[in-house]
Amino acid sequence: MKLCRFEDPRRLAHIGLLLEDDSVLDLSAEGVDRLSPLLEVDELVGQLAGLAGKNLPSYKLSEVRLLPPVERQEVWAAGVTYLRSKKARMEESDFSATAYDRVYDAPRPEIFFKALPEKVVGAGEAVGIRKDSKWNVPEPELALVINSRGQIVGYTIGNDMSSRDIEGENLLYLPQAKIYNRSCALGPFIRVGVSESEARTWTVALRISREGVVVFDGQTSVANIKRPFGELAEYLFRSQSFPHGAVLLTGTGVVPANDFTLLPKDFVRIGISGIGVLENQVEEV
Ligand code: DO4
Ligand code: MG
Repeated sequence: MKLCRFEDPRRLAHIGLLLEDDSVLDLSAEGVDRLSPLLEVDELVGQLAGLAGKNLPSYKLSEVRLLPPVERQEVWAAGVTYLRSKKARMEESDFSATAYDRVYDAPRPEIFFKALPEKVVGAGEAVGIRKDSKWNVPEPELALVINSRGQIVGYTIGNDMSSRDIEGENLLYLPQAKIYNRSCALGPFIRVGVSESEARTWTVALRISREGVVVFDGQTSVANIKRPFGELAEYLFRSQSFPHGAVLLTGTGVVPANDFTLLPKDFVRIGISGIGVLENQVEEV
């Protein structure tokens, strides 16, 4: 089952349930007007199945504007969870290579703050590349949607936009390489009712187009993520509470060649087989 946030003609946010016929059922008629309390419900799938059977107002998916699937959740990200990511980081920086090598095998994962919800962009909005960076890439990542009790209740698609030259210059510049305007995209749906073993059968695909021509096309399997999802969530929630829940990106396993950089107006298309497609155009910020 897939949940979304969408905007009505008066620009008010609603919670929607995507149905088989690509219509979006408006759950607000049943008093469901926010995602976070819904994600706390123990029998979420049963509750949504009950709502799906009701005669609620619905819209065609093609006619609604989807919003990023976050309200007050902080967005965090795990790093160096795929061998491909470790290799890419070690190539980009002699200076930091040992740190990346060590963290891949260390008991404690790399987890960093990525975005406040109001800074997240949704499907169809522009993602940013920094004006002061010459080497920028998207990072297509499976994102865990976690409730306030630390339970992984769903999955969405994330783009951890990154400036590789700033990150490679010095590890201490990581927040500047990762956090800036429009540096995080999420959406369009939250897939719920799926076990980790099912999510591990999914594929993460990245396609970048420039003036109508595909300039990068690559993919990986979620199965290549080294750490169990529960371990990543458990570290995030250690000594830290998230009363509204949190979103945790799980790291990238698709990295374009080292001579590739994004340019303004490129289109970034991330597909995760069990969720859908997140597409954004690139803009300099
Ligand atoms: O420390 C570097 C960031 C790693 C990352 O974002 C990833 O592996 O996806
Ligand atoms: Mg990343």
